[in-house]
Amino acid sequence: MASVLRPGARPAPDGARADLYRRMAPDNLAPLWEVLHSLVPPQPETPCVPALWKYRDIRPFIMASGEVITAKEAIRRVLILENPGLRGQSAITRSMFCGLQLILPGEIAPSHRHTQSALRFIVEGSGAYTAVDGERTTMHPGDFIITPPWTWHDHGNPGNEPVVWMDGLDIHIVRMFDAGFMETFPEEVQPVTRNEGDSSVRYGNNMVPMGPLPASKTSPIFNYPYTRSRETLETLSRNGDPDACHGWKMQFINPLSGALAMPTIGSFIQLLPKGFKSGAYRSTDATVYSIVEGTGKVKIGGQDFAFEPRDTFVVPSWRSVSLESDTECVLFSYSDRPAQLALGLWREMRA
Ligand code: GTQ
Ligand code: FE2
Repeated sequence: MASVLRPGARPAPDGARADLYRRMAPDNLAPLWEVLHSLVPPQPETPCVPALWKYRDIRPFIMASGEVITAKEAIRRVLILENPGLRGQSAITRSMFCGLQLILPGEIAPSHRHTQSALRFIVEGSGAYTAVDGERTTMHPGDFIITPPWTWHDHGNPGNEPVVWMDGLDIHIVRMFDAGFMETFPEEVQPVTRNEGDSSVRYGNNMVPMGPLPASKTSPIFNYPYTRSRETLETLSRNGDPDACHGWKMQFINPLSGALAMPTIGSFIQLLPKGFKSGAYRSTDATVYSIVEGTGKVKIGGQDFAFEPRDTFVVPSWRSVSLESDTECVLFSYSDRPAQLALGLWREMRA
């Protein structure tokens, strides 16, 4: 593959070598020694670059998308946040998809299911719902909602304001394995078979039914409401000191296994006190952040970005990240951490 050959990394092959490469090419052979340095780098090398999307700047385009196509026609009306180093690849990191989805009052996004896992993090507006396997949950800003693999899901907005959420999907992990399947539900809207809040009381109150329990690797809770996340962070901040790199940071878990909520996507929420300056931190899981509350700055591998609520930024693998808060801040984030942990790949380093 020519794309993994960094120009100038090695001198151009001489006559005898070049001649060999030309002669063996029709037999689909290539010399490892020309690409070994980039195939097996001393530390992570990635085309993914640090970037920040200011919600203030991109919101007009999200709203404009509502004027050129309906949610029904689009199937999912989403503007993809493409990493500037990965343009044309529908990717915010090498493994993760990120998009901002808009659903206007009265609209529906038709029911389907796929093997990709999805998370929704509500950015703006209330009153839309997402339905997963017969249960609807109403969205509020800051809610963290998951769609497990191969579960029927559709969205609707019976309310009276536009609702925008961030979609995080493991599309590029599934694509790497060529393990993607998708089906469309026979009707646009799946029937409601369980009351709202059912999975939350069944699995989210530190009790579980007598069984049999679901066998899925994904959490059976599908809405982790912001009211509870915020209250947890608030109480933690009154009860002890912040971590030097993370402030007060929590991981969303699957109560049946204690593992992260999804097998391929880790999701986190953290509180930074006003005037906090974090230590530098790096990890191999490139991470997408969505700002919920507060303003501050983030330094990503030497580049500075100012952030405010509803902005999105991305930290590539193994780039150091330092956070500085002007006011108290709440940040949601997601990455492929559980996939890397399961494969024995994950590393971190604190400065
Ligand atoms: O809401 O079901 O951004 O299937 C990409 C793929 C959203 C969704 C996306 C999807 C969805
Ligand atoms: Fe979907």
